[in-house]
Amino acid sequence: TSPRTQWWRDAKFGMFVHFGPYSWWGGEYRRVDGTLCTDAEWIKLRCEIPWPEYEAAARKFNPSRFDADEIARLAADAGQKYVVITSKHHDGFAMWPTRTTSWNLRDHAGFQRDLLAELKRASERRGIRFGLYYSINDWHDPDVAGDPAVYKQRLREQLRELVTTYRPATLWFDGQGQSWWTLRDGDELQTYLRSLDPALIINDRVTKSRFVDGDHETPERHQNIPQAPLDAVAWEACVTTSNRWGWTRYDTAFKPSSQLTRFLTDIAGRGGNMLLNVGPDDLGRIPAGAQQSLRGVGEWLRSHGQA
Ligand code: JFZ
Repeated sequence: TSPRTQWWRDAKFGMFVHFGPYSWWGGEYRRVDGTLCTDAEWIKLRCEIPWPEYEAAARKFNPSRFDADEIARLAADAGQKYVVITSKHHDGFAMWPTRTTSWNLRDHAGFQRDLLAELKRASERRGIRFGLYYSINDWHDPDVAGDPAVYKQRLREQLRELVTTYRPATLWFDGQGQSWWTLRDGDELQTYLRSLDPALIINDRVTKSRFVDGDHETPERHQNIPQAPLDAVAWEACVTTSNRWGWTRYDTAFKPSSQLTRFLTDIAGRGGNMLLNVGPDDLGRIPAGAQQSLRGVGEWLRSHGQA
Protein backbone atom coordinates (compact mmCIF):
# COMPACT_ATOMS: atom_id res chain seq x y z
CA THR A 1 0.00 0.00 0.00
CA SER A 2 2.39 2.66 -1.22
CA PRO A 3 1.28 6.15 -2.25
CA ARG A 4 2.49 5.30 -5.76
CA THR A 5 -0.24 2.72 -6.25
CA GLN A 6 -2.96 4.62 -4.41
CA TRP A 7 -4.85 5.86 -7.49
CA TRP A 8 -4.82 2.35 -8.95
CA ARG A 9 -6.16 0.75 -5.77
CA ASP A 10 -8.84 3.42 -5.53
CA ALA A 11 -9.78 2.97 -9.19
CA LYS A 12 -11.35 -0.50 -8.74
CA PHE A 13 -12.63 -0.69 -12.29
CA GLY A 14 -10.83 -0.43 -15.62
CA MET A 15 -11.35 -1.18 -19.29
CA PHE A 16 -9.20 -3.71 -21.10
CA VAL A 17 -9.02 -3.45 -24.90
CA HIS A 18 -7.72 -6.33 -27.05
CA PHE A 19 -7.13 -5.02 -30.53
CA GLY A 20 -4.75 -6.00 -33.30
CA PRO A 21 -4.52 -7.70 -36.71
CA TYR A 22 -6.06 -10.84 -35.15
CA SER A 23 -9.26 -8.76 -34.92
CA TRP A 24 -9.27 -8.56 -38.72
CA TRP A 25 -9.94 -12.31 -38.93
CA GLY A 26 -12.98 -12.11 -36.70
CA GLY A 27 -11.89 -15.39 -35.14
CA GLU A 28 -12.34 -17.51 -38.25
CA TYR A 29 -9.77 -19.07 -40.55
CA ARG A 30 -10.76 -21.12 -43.57
CA ARG A 31 -8.13 -23.77 -44.23
CA VAL A 32 -7.21 -24.85 -47.76
CA ASP A 33 -9.16 -28.08 -47.23
CA GLY A 34 -12.28 -25.98 -46.61
CA THR A 35 -12.58 -26.69 -42.90
CA LEU A 36 -13.06 -23.82 -40.50
CA CYS A 37 -10.71 -23.11 -37.63
CA THR A 38 -11.82 -20.73 -34.90
CA ASP A 39 -9.90 -18.82 -32.27
CA ALA A 40 -9.44 -15.17 -31.31
CA GLU A 41 -6.16 -13.35 -30.59
CA TRP A 42 -4.36 -16.70 -30.75
CA ILE A 43 -5.67 -17.45 -34.26
CA LYS A 44 -2.23 -17.27 -35.90
CA LEU A 45 -0.82 -20.02 -33.70
CA ARG A 46 -3.90 -22.12 -32.98
CA CYS A 47 -5.04 -22.23 -36.60
CA GLU A 48 -1.47 -22.47 -37.88
CA ILE A 49 -1.92 -19.63 -40.33
CA PRO A 50 1.29 -19.35 -42.37
CA TRP A 51 3.13 -16.09 -41.73
CA PRO A 52 2.85 -14.84 -45.33
CA GLU A 53 -0.90 -15.24 -45.11
CA TYR A 54 -1.16 -13.59 -41.69
CA GLU A 55 1.08 -10.75 -42.86
CA ALA A 56 -1.00 -10.26 -46.01
CA ALA A 57 -4.16 -10.03 -43.92
CA ALA A 58 -2.49 -7.55 -41.57
CA ARG A 59 -1.90 -5.28 -44.60
CA LYS A 60 -5.66 -5.17 -45.03
CA PHE A 61 -6.22 -4.34 -41.38
CA ASN A 62 -7.87 -0.93 -41.55
CA PRO A 63 -9.35 0.14 -38.21
CA SER A 64 -10.93 3.25 -39.70
CA ARG A 65 -13.90 3.15 -37.31
CA PHE A 66 -11.79 3.16 -34.15
CA ASP A 67 -13.27 6.11 -32.26
CA ALA A 68 -11.21 6.92 -29.19
CA ASP A 69 -13.68 9.53 -27.96
CA GLU A 70 -16.49 7.03 -28.09
CA ILE A 71 -14.45 4.39 -26.29
CA ALA A 72 -13.42 6.85 -23.58
CA ARG A 73 -17.01 8.00 -23.20
CA LEU A 74 -18.15 4.39 -22.89
CA ALA A 75 -15.53 3.76 -20.20
CA ALA A 76 -16.58 6.89 -18.34
CA ASP A 77 -20.26 5.94 -18.57
CA ALA A 78 -19.43 2.48 -17.25
CA GLY A 79 -17.64 3.98 -14.25
CA GLN A 80 -14.20 2.85 -15.35
CA LYS A 81 -11.21 4.83 -14.16
CA TYR A 82 -8.45 3.46 -16.38
CA VAL A 83 -8.00 1.79 -19.75
CA VAL A 84 -5.39 -0.74 -20.80
CA ILE A 85 -5.01 -1.35 -24.52
CA THR A 86 -2.85 -3.95 -26.29
CA SER A 87 0.20 -2.20 -27.71
CA LYS A 88 1.57 -5.55 -28.89
CA HIS A 89 0.04 -8.99 -28.41
CA HIS A 90 1.74 -12.36 -28.92
CA ASP A 91 1.66 -11.94 -32.72
CA GLY A 92 4.26 -9.22 -32.21
CA PHE A 93 2.36 -6.63 -34.24
CA ALA A 94 3.06 -3.17 -32.85
CA MET A 95 0.01 -0.94 -32.70
CA TRP A 96 2.23 2.14 -32.56
CA PRO A 97 4.68 3.46 -35.19
CA THR A 98 7.75 1.86 -33.64
CA ARG A 99 11.20 2.32 -35.14
CA THR A 100 12.23 -1.18 -34.06
CA THR A 101 10.32 -3.11 -36.73
CA SER A 102 8.14 -2.49 -39.76
CA TRP A 103 5.67 -5.07 -38.36
CA ASN A 104 3.49 -2.26 -37.08
CA LEU A 105 0.22 -0.54 -37.85
CA ARG A 106 1.72 2.39 -39.75
CA ASP A 107 4.51 0.77 -41.75
CA HIS A 108 2.94 -2.60 -42.42
CA ALA A 109 -0.77 -1.83 -42.63
CA GLY A 110 -0.27 1.70 -43.94
CA PHE A 111 -2.65 3.09 -41.32
CA GLN A 112 -1.52 6.63 -40.62
CA ARG A 113 -3.37 7.42 -37.40
CA ASP A 114 -1.84 6.73 -33.99
CA LEU A 115 -4.58 4.90 -32.12
CA LEU A 116 -2.65 4.73 -28.85
CA ALA A 117 -2.13 8.49 -28.86
CA GLU A 118 -5.80 9.03 -29.70
CA LEU A 119 -6.99 6.80 -26.89
CA LYS A 120 -4.59 8.35 -24.39
CA ARG A 121 -5.82 11.84 -25.22
CA ALA A 122 -9.49 10.95 -25.22
CA SER A 123 -9.21 9.03 -21.95
CA GLU A 124 -7.20 11.60 -20.05
CA ARG A 125 -9.59 14.32 -21.14
CA ARG A 126 -12.22 12.41 -19.18
CA GLY A 127 -9.99 11.81 -16.19
CA ILE A 128 -9.38 8.20 -17.15
CA ARG A 129 -5.81 6.93 -16.80
CA PHE A 130 -4.15 5.36 -19.78
CA GLY A 131 -2.31 2.04 -19.68
CA LEU A 132 -0.67 -0.37 -22.09
CA TYR A 133 -0.66 -4.14 -22.42
CA TYR A 134 2.60 -5.56 -23.77
CA SER A 135 3.41 -9.17 -24.62
CA ILE A 136 6.92 -10.26 -23.72
CA ASN A 137 6.62 -13.26 -26.00
CA ASP A 138 6.62 -12.41 -29.69
CA TRP A 139 5.81 -15.06 -32.28
CA HIS A 140 6.89 -12.88 -35.19
CA ASP A 141 10.33 -11.71 -34.16
CA PRO A 142 12.95 -14.16 -35.53
CA ASP A 143 15.40 -13.25 -32.76
CA VAL A 144 13.15 -14.80 -30.13
CA ALA A 145 14.25 -18.21 -31.36
CA GLY A 146 17.47 -17.10 -33.03
CA ASP A 147 19.11 -14.86 -30.46
CA PRO A 148 16.98 -14.00 -27.43
CA ALA A 149 19.60 -11.53 -26.22
CA VAL A 150 19.04 -9.45 -29.34
CA TYR A 151 15.29 -9.70 -28.94
CA LYS A 152 15.47 -8.63 -25.29
CA GLN A 153 17.33 -5.51 -26.36
CA ARG A 154 14.60 -4.78 -28.93
CA LEU A 155 11.91 -5.39 -26.34
CA ARG A 156 13.59 -2.86 -24.07
CA GLU A 157 13.73 -0.35 -26.89
CA GLN A 158 10.05 -0.91 -27.72
CA LEU A 159 9.13 -0.29 -24.10
CA ARG A 160 11.35 2.79 -24.00
CA GLU A 161 9.42 4.13 -26.99
CA LEU A 162 6.10 3.30 -25.37
CA VAL A 163 6.91 4.77 -21.96
CA THR A 164 8.50 7.97 -23.28
CA THR A 165 5.95 8.56 -26.04
CA TYR A 166 2.69 7.67 -24.30
CA ARG A 167 3.65 8.07 -20.63
CA PRO A 168 1.31 5.24 -19.61
CA ALA A 169 0.14 5.19 -16.00
CA THR A 170 0.35 1.43 -16.01
CA LEU A 171 2.04 -1.37 -17.96
CA TRP A 172 0.29 -4.71 -18.17
CA PHE A 173 2.74 -7.44 -19.12
CA ASP A 174 1.82 -10.82 -20.50
CA GLY A 175 3.49 -13.68 -22.37
CA GLN A 176 6.24 -13.95 -19.75
CA GLY A 177 6.14 -17.73 -19.45
CA GLN A 178 8.96 -18.47 -21.87
CA SER A 179 12.11 -20.32 -20.82
CA TRP A 180 14.30 -17.55 -22.24
CA TRP A 181 12.58 -14.96 -20.02
CA THR A 182 14.08 -15.28 -16.57
CA LEU A 183 13.18 -13.78 -13.21
CA ARG A 184 16.29 -11.69 -13.52
CA ASP A 185 15.20 -10.38 -16.94
CA GLY A 186 11.91 -9.34 -15.38
CA ASP A 187 13.60 -7.66 -12.43
CA GLU A 188 16.03 -5.81 -14.66
CA LEU A 189 13.26 -4.69 -16.96
CA GLN A 190 11.25 -3.43 -14.03
CA THR A 191 14.22 -1.45 -12.71
CA TYR A 192 14.81 0.01 -16.15
CA LEU A 193 11.18 1.02 -16.59
CA ARG A 194 11.07 2.67 -13.20
CA SER A 195 14.18 4.64 -14.14
CA LEU A 196 12.17 6.00 -17.06
CA ASP A 197 9.09 6.66 -14.93
CA PRO A 198 9.17 6.04 -11.19
CA ALA A 199 5.37 6.27 -10.98
CA LEU A 200 4.68 3.39 -13.37
CA ILE A 201 2.41 0.63 -12.13
CA ILE A 202 3.55 -2.74 -13.43
CA ASN A 203 1.71 -6.04 -13.14
CA ASP A 204 3.27 -9.24 -11.83
CA ARG A 205 3.45 -10.91 -15.22
CA VAL A 206 6.61 -8.95 -15.88
CA THR A 207 8.38 -11.82 -14.12
CA LYS A 208 6.02 -14.29 -12.60
CA SER A 209 2.36 -14.91 -12.26
CA ARG A 210 0.26 -15.50 -9.21
CA PHE A 211 -0.87 -18.75 -10.79
CA VAL A 212 1.63 -21.59 -10.73
CA ASP A 213 1.38 -24.91 -12.45
CA GLY A 214 0.47 -27.77 -10.17
CA ASP A 215 -1.38 -31.01 -10.09
CA HIS A 216 -4.82 -29.57 -10.55
CA GLU A 217 -6.47 -26.43 -11.79
CA THR A 218 -8.50 -24.11 -9.66
CA PRO A 219 -11.94 -23.45 -11.13
CA GLU A 220 -11.93 -19.78 -10.23
CA ARG A 221 -9.48 -19.19 -12.99
CA HIS A 222 -12.01 -20.14 -15.62
CA GLN A 223 -14.58 -17.82 -14.16
CA ASN A 224 -11.93 -15.15 -14.10
CA ILE A 225 -12.47 -14.60 -10.42
CA PRO A 226 -9.23 -15.45 -8.69
CA GLN A 227 -9.24 -16.52 -5.09
CA ALA A 228 -8.85 -13.66 -2.68
CA PRO A 229 -5.12 -13.02 -2.36
CA LEU A 230 -3.34 -12.23 0.86
CA ASP A 231 -4.37 -9.11 2.70
CA ALA A 232 -2.84 -5.89 1.47
CA VAL A 233 -1.68 -7.38 -1.83
CA ALA A 234 -2.86 -5.27 -4.70
CA TRP A 235 -4.59 -7.49 -7.24
CA GLU A 236 -6.63 -7.23 -10.37
CA ALA A 237 -8.92 -9.76 -11.97
CA CYS A 238 -9.30 -9.55 -15.71
CA VAL A 239 -12.67 -10.51 -17.10
CA THR A 240 -14.04 -10.28 -20.59
CA THR A 241 -17.49 -9.07 -21.60
CA SER A 242 -18.05 -12.07 -23.88
CA ASN A 243 -16.06 -15.31 -23.89
CA ARG A 244 -13.01 -14.21 -25.82
CA TRP A 245 -10.53 -11.35 -25.47
CA GLY A 246 -10.13 -10.48 -29.14
CA TRP A 247 -13.18 -9.89 -31.31
CA THR A 248 -14.73 -12.86 -33.07
CA ARG A 249 -17.89 -13.00 -35.15
CA TYR A 250 -19.17 -16.07 -33.35
CA ASP A 251 -18.67 -14.85 -29.80
CA THR A 252 -21.89 -12.95 -29.24
CA ALA A 253 -22.80 -14.12 -25.75
CA PHE A 254 -22.15 -10.95 -23.81
CA LYS A 255 -22.39 -11.22 -20.06
CA PRO A 256 -25.41 -9.34 -18.78
CA SER A 257 -24.66 -6.23 -16.72
CA SER A 258 -26.17 -7.92 -13.66
CA GLN A 259 -23.45 -10.58 -13.85
CA LEU A 260 -20.68 -8.06 -14.45
CA THR A 261 -21.94 -5.94 -11.57
CA ARG A 262 -21.80 -8.98 -9.28
CA PHE A 263 -18.24 -9.68 -10.42
CA LEU A 264 -17.26 -6.08 -9.79
CA THR A 265 -18.79 -5.85 -6.31
CA ASP A 266 -17.33 -9.24 -5.41
CA ILE A 267 -13.84 -8.31 -6.60
CA ALA A 268 -13.91 -4.81 -5.16
CA GLY A 269 -15.32 -6.16 -1.90
CA ARG A 270 -12.24 -8.34 -1.58
CA GLY A 271 -9.91 -5.47 -2.26
CA GLY A 272 -9.25 -6.10 -5.92
CA ASN A 273 -9.68 -4.28 -9.20
CA MET A 274 -11.63 -5.54 -12.16
CA LEU A 275 -10.21 -5.01 -15.63
CA LEU A 276 -13.13 -5.62 -17.96
CA ASN A 277 -12.26 -6.43 -21.55
CA VAL A 278 -13.83 -5.36 -24.81
CA GLY A 279 -12.68 -6.53 -28.23
CA PRO A 280 -13.21 -3.96 -30.99
CA ASP A 281 -14.18 -5.52 -34.32
CA ASP A 282 -12.10 -5.57 -37.51
CA LEU A 283 -12.85 -1.89 -38.12
CA GLY A 284 -12.35 -0.86 -34.50
CA ARG A 285 -15.94 -0.67 -33.31
CA ILE A 286 -16.88 -1.93 -29.86
CA PRO A 287 -19.62 -4.54 -30.33
CA ALA A 288 -23.07 -3.27 -29.39
CA GLY A 289 -23.61 -6.10 -26.91
CA ALA A 290 -20.45 -5.17 -25.02
CA GLN A 291 -21.48 -1.53 -24.97
CA GLN A 292 -24.86 -2.41 -23.56
CA SER A 293 -23.37 -4.55 -20.78
CA LEU A 294 -20.90 -1.83 -19.83
CA ARG A 295 -23.54 0.89 -19.72
CA GLY A 296 -25.65 -1.31 -17.46
CA VAL A 297 -22.82 -1.57 -14.95
CA GLY A 298 -22.47 2.22 -15.00
CA GLU A 299 -26.19 2.65 -14.40
CA TRP A 300 -26.05 0.31 -11.44
CA LEU A 301 -23.05 2.14 -9.99
CA ARG A 302 -24.77 5.51 -10.37
CA SER A 303 -28.02 4.28 -8.86
CA HIS A 304 -25.99 3.14 -5.84
CA GLY A 305 -24.04 6.36 -5.58
CA GLN A 306 -20.79 4.70 -6.64
CA ALA A 307 -19.98 6.67 -9.75
C1 JFZ B 1 -3.13 -14.20 -21.71
C2 JFZ B 1 -3.07 -14.13 -23.23
O1 JFZ B 1 -2.46 -15.28 -23.76
C3 JFZ B 1 -4.47 -13.96 -23.77
O2 JFZ B 1 -4.45 -13.90 -25.18
C4 JFZ B 1 -5.07 -12.69 -23.21
O3 JFZ B 1 -4.33 -11.56 -23.64
C5 JFZ B 1 -5.09 -12.78 -21.68
C6 JFZ B 1 -5.58 -11.52 -21.03
O4 JFZ B 1 -3.76 -13.06 -21.17
O5 JFZ B 1 -3.80 -15.37 -21.34
C7 JFZ B 1 -3.74 -15.83 -20.05
C8 JFZ B 1 -2.61 -15.70 -19.30
C9 JFZ B 1 -2.58 -16.20 -17.99
C10 JFZ B 1 -3.70 -16.82 -17.48
C11 JFZ B 1 -4.83 -16.95 -18.23
C12 JFZ B 1 -4.85 -16.46 -19.53
N1 JFZ B 1 -3.67 -17.32 -16.16
O6 JFZ B 1 -2.63 -17.18 -15.46
O7 JFZ B 1 -4.68 -17.85 -15.66
